[in-house]
Parts: sequence; C-alpha cells; structure tokens
Amino acid sequence: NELGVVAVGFSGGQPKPGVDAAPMALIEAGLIQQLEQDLEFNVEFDGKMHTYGELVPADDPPYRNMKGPKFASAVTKRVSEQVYNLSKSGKMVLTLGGDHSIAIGTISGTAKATRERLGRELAVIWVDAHADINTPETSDSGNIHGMPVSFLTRLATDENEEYFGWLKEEHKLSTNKLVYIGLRDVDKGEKKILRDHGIKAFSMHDIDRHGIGKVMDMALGWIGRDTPIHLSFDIDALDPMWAPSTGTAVRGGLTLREGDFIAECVAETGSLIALDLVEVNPSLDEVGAQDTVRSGCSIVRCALGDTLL
Ligand code: DIR
Ligand code: MN
Ligand code: MN
Repeated sequence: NELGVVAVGFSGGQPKPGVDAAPMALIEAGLIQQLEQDLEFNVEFDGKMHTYGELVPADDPPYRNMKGPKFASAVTKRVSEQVYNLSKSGKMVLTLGGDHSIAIGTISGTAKATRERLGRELAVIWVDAHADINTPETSDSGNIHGMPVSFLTRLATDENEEYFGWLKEEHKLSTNKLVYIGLRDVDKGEKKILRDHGIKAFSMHDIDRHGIGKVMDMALGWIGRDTPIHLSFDIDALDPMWAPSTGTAVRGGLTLREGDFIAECVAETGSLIALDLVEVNPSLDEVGAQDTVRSGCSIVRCALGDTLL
C-alpha cells in the first residue's frame, strides 16, 4: 500500500488568501498519521509544503481574461511533474490543495502516467458545487480555479508554454470520462458546455431525486469497471454546515455522510489511483475551520479505504 502525498500551498487561482495554508492544517490535524497507522499506508511525503515562491513571475498581467495566468501555469506544470512521477511508479497519489486550479497539474499528471503505465484512459469524478469548466472566454470572474476542467479536456488551449501551452494530448481528459457530483452553482456558459459535449453530471437535484446510493451506481456505471479513477474533491461540495471555511460556499450541499459515501464507493471500486482535496481555507470562518479540516480528513480517509466495519 504505497501512497505519495503532495502538499500544494497555492492560492493564485482565486482571490482569497488562506487556501495555501490548508495542507499544513490537514497534516497538523493528523491526516498523514491516520493514513499510516489506521490505514497502514507506506507514505512517501517530502514533509514540505510547496509554495512555489521560486516560480513567481516578474510580472503577471491578465491574459485572455485570466488572472495570474503565468504563476498558475508554472505551478500546475510543476505539480503535474510531481504527480506524474509518483503515479508512474504505481503509487496512489494524494494531493492536498490549495485552490482547485491545481487539478490542472494533478489530473494532467495522472492522465499521462496512466496512459504510459497501463495503456488506459483516466476517468475523473469531480465532486464540487461548481463545474469549474469555464474557458477563459466564458468566465465572468477570470479566476483560474473556475477553469481547470476546460484546460484538461482541451476545450481551452493555448499555444504559449507560459499560459498552459505545456498541456499536451498525453495530459488530456476525455469529456466522456468525466462525471460531476454535487453541482448547484453552474454558470450559464458552463451549462452550455456541459450540454454541448454531453458531459455526465449529477446535480444536488439528482441526488435529492434518486438518493446518493443510486447516483453513485449511475456515476460508476458511466465510467465502467476497471477504469482508473482520479477523484477530485472540492470541499465546497459539502454543505457549509459541514465545511464553512471555503472560498465560495454554496448552501444546499452534500451532508458529510453523503460526501464520505461518495468517497467510500470510489474506494470500493479498487480503481482509485489519485485523490485531490482542495479549497479548504482555514482563515475563512475561523470558528468553523476545525470542522472543515475534520470533514476534509474524513473524506480522504474514506476514499483511501477506511471502512465503517
Ligand atoms: C465561478 C465560480 N463559476 C467562476 N467557480 C468556483 O469563478 O468561474 N469554483 N468557485 O470553485
Ligand atoms: Mn472546484
Ligand atoms: Mn467549488
């Protein structure tokens, strides 16, 4: 049971400082110890929280409406290489964010490693209140954490290496290998993208209608047996009751048990190869920060195979 952990202290994909402190908060809450002792993982972790100060560009003006594009591109490129190296050796990879823009790095890294190591395409389960599939052109905010899926699926591309042009075919995620769970705040332009490309999405409405058990059967059925799975979990998928300390909280979300259940079902497939936990921001709603961190640790433990009995 080999696990590689990457701690990505990056907040440049959105405007609120503090998400960069989440990896430390999660680790201080005992997450890595729990994975080693309770789940008996052999953990490879350099003990460093990367803040990528050496990658800060001299200037980083908006480009194609993106805010802080050069820094985000450089950091995600580096994360992609880190995750690729761990995944290629057959390790499960846990990445602690950071804002959700870092998934440009994590998923491109596992997609490439999965192609090379297994000759397979990667599937992604994206658990989030948001679809994060804006292109630079459809985005109202210009925040890159609302765009990772468009770059990963190559609905957005750029020639320039400095602006995510380093993303190549080998890093690509197919739109038919992507499933969303928990959506409830999707921009107009994003809804059009989801419709036009027939992307599978289970909103909170679908969860209310069918229950989380049926939704997980449908989501995993869509992906198909034996497909390597990357689970990208935005803590704002949970209702703010369970995870108040996050940059763009949206009410009417998943209960903690529903979040844990999603993670447990993915663990049960035996096909999980990587997990991201992102958007925990301990400096927002400081009263609720401990609860948010605890919820995050719980999701990770469930995804990595902790069982109730
Ligand atoms: C919005 C919010 N769709 C945007 N996205 C968020 O800025 O593109 N993603 N909060 O997590
Ligand atoms: Mn997100
Ligand atoms: Mn979100």
